[in-house]
Amino acid sequence: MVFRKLPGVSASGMGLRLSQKFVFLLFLSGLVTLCFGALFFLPDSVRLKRIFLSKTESQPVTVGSENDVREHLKKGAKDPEHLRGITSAKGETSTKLKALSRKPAVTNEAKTDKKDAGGEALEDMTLSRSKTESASKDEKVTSSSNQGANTDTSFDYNKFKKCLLKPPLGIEHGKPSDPQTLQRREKVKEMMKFAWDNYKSFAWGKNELRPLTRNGHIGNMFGGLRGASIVDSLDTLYIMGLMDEYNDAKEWVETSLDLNSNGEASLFEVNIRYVGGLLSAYYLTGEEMFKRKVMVLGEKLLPAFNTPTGIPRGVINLGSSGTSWSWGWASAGSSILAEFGTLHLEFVHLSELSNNGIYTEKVMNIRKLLNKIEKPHGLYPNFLSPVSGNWVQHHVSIGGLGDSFYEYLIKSYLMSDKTDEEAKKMYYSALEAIEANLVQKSPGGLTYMAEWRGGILDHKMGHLACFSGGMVVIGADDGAPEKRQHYLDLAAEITHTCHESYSRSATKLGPEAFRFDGGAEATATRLSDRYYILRPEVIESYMYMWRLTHDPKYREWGWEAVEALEQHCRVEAGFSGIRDVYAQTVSHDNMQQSFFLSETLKYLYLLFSDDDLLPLEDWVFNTEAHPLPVVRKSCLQGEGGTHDKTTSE
Ligand code: DMJ
Repeated sequence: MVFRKLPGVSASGMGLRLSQKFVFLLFLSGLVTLCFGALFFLPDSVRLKRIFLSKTESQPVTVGSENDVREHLKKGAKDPEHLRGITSAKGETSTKLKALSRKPAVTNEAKTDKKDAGGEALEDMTLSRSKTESASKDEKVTSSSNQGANTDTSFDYNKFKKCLLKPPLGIEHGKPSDPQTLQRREKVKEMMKFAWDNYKSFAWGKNELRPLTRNGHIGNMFGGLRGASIVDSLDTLYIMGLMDEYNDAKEWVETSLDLNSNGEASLFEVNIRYVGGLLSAYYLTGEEMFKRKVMVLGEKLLPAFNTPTGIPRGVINLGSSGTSWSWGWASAGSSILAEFGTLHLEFVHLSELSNNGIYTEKVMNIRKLLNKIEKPHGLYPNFLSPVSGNWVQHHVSIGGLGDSFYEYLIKSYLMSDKTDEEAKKMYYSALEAIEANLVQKSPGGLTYMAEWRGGILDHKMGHLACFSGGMVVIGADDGAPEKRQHYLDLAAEITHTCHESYSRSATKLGPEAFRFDGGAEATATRLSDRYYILRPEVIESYMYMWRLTHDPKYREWGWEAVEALEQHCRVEAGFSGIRDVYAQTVSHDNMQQSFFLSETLKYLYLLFSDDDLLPLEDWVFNTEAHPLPVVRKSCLQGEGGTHDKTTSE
């Protein structure tokens, strides 16, 4: 538009008539609104957007649908491995995650990629330079945190130890009396040492080992945090008595675990691996350094809860902005049940150690919402909006996306010394709904847990869902007395089905997902479901079934798994996942997952140990197999002290 000076119109009015001025102002305000609106459509990485829309609440929800998730998956873009059931070889997960999540700002991860592409030496230099600075920087955060979440860290460790019913490592570190079991346990310990030594040689300080290429993998799940395999291994090394290795791990955490990361991390993964790993290392060893570290990290997770409902989003910036996002692939900007539902155990312990209720408050708020909201057929769908607090769609699964939410209900009850009646009630009603709607029997007589899509059953069970044998058996005793035997039977049947998924393959390892339709019985029918990435869930159920029934078949099944792992997954420089469990000649995925050290090998070791190694009366395992102690409030607050002193420690 061209403006001309008109006769009779003042200069101050820029020579415009009143009506023209009005049109111009209208145009201008339209333009401003348009520009501001456009900010919402910019990727999160654009700085302008961060300046104008820096608060979590102002992040728009991502629009998508369940089909979007499926489309991503079809294209091979898989969601993070922990989203049990719909993942690829986890080795690839981290890089794929980047494509799936909303694009993060330029962070440590961007730098990481450069390092992976040949900048290893640079990273090593950076790491060693930051070594000495790391601890003191953390201290700074701790002292500032005294004004925030963590007010009092005077937790009485000795008193806590006295409140345990039994010594954590048993009379003789759980050494089994029968020679064959002992030999098997030694084999598992050797596997751990082999996996650890190779990680140490080729990937020290990185998140995971790539055993074929003999280098480290960083990925982008942990927001710039490093050493996932180290933090995940601390307690396994300790309970196995691998003390030199444990001491190396401890020293690395003390000097090199830099928590001043500014990257985008999965709240769930950081919580179950880092928070869980540090908490259990602290409770087992009493090393104050672990407590200091975990307190700093815990506080960094709090901003994720700044949403209209208090339901956290899946991705959080660990830097000072504390901005959070929903996963780009999650339906309509929703949060995932298995993610926000798998914080309770760790957060309760953060409150215990800091003497600050904020962590418990956050997870109790999630609990409150879930308890109140209407549930279709009593089931909990996998996607919930953190803005409206409503379900986004009706996909229910005991495997990927839902799994550890159910696990944490019963474990919250057990960890509360059986005082958390609300968790108990929610668990048994959820189980009832699962039994009524998801549990199926195949024509061949195998019991399985199908998935539910708005009332329609998908006759598929993920490897991830195989943890449920263990879950049902640990809850068998506390349900209605007339149901006890039923729960024991259900747990045994599910574990049997999962074992079948292993024994029906050429490698005797189980696929990522198996089906019960089109004539299939516990076998994968799709090429994309045939991989095995060193996952623990089936072995986890063997361990719990053994502890609670002492049926020797579970130890035999565990040993079959050891032999299969040795034959097909052990390579020259570590352990690797495989791409097809049905192939006679395996192809390796070049990834030694940190959960292999944290979970798979730990559960195997416990399976071949006596029950007094981490007794279930005192310890509850988080979903990454990090043992957390039962909280005995009355003992801790009173005189305390039930621990029999004639023990190994
Ligand atoms: C682990 O990180 C945890 O068990 C999580 O709950 C699910 N996925 C992996 C192992 O498969």
